[in-house]
Amino acid sequence: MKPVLFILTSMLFCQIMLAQKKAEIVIQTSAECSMCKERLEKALAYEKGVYSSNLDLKTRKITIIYNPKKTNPDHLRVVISKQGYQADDIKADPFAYEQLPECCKVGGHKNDEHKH
Ligand SMILES: [Cu+2]
Repeated sequence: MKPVLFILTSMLFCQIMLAQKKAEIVIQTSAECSMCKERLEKALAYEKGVYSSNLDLKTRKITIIYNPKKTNPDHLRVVISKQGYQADDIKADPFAYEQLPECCKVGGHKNDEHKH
């Protein structure tokens, strides 16, 4: 009986895995340093439906693996914006941006200075 039960449980588990579809999105952010990376990845880790995220500081792009049934790219951009960072077309939340340490602001020092 036991091996049968094991197979059945495995099959059920596989189906659960398949039902949890994974999607990937790359969002352009305005992250400046490793503190930004930590801040953003941490914020996303708490988000519902997010499996993992990885910010590449060279390109400032964040790759997020998420469950499309539980969250969506628009919402994820808002999450990034609320941390004080730009997310594609969405501007950084001004209040959150003001709370960032100077080094994390666009340009590193002056908030009105843009690197691009
Ligand atoms: Cu930073």
